[in-house]
Amino acid sequence: MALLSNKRILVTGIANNRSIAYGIAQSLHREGAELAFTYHTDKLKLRVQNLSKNFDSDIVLPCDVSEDSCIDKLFVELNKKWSTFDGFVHAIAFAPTDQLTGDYVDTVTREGFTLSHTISSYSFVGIAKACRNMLTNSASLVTLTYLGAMRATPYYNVMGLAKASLEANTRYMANAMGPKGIRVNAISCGPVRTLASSGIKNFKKMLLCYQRQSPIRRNISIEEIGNVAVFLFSDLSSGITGEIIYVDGGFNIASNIDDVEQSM
Ligand code: NAD
Ligand code: 0WE
Repeated sequence: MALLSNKRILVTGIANNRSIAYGIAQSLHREGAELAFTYHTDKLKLRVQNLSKNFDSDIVLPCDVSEDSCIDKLFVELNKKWSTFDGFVHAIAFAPTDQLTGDYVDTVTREGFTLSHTISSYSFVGIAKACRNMLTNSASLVTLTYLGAMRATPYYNVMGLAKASLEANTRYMANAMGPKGIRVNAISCGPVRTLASSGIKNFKKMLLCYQRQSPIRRNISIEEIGNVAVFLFSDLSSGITGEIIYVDGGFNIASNIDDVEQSM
């Protein structure tokens, strides 16, 4: 039995077929969910339209989360196809490139701070706020976060603060929407090679570090993230809300003793 039959889920954050949102869409589709998609810029329109065909969907709408008017318009348009739906995937993050390098204190700027927080954290509740009246009373909302929210991570810099805000946002949204039956959770995943990580200094080393140090001794895939998303959208997780679920092969729970031995 498919886990998500009769569920309608909106997927944001697809840039290409390596996007985490794409992996999630594959899993949701496999489990019978009906999907709709958003794209960020006109440049991505055709690509997302083409990818959406893999999921038998013809609902592809623009949404730049930096504009409230754009978020509002998204739901005016979606309402023409779906009067209610069962949740959305938030897979959106942005910090100006110059913020993701160098020493945190030297690099951070007020503008970089503001932009990264508004795009990467506010947008999660911004979207929820705009579609609240369209969500069914067992809806589920899922966002994507990273361990840099908890640990000061070289070069992740202000994005770490934005993810910490996103994780707190997840708890506050869960608490506010819980009484209506809506659940809100985050998946904290290990590094994945995507458009958002391609330009990042030392990203290859980071993948290698997770491969060597995580309990499962390999990197995780977008399919594995997608499968956890299926669980969070399904009624199997009906008792879980406000939670940060790690899909990182256990990296966050391990302290690497081998490194200590090597350095002795
Ligand atoms: P990606 O580049 O494929 O996706 C990021 C998406 O954000 C893109 O589709 C982009 O169009 C969208 N976006 C950026 N600014 C936007 C705006 N103003 N309005 C609307 N959309 C906007 O990369 P990804 O790695 O799949 O990232 C998805 C999520 O996963 C992000 O939240 C990221 O922080 C998180 N994440 C990624 C990794 C990783 O290693 N790749 C690890 C943990 C968490
Ligand atoms: O959340 C992310 C990356 C998000 C991201 C990526 C970019 C690159 C292009 C946000 N903004 C931008 N802005 C751009 O101009 N990840 C979890 C992946 C990631 O990014 C890192 C990492 C990891 C892991 C940056 C430094 C160190 C580690």
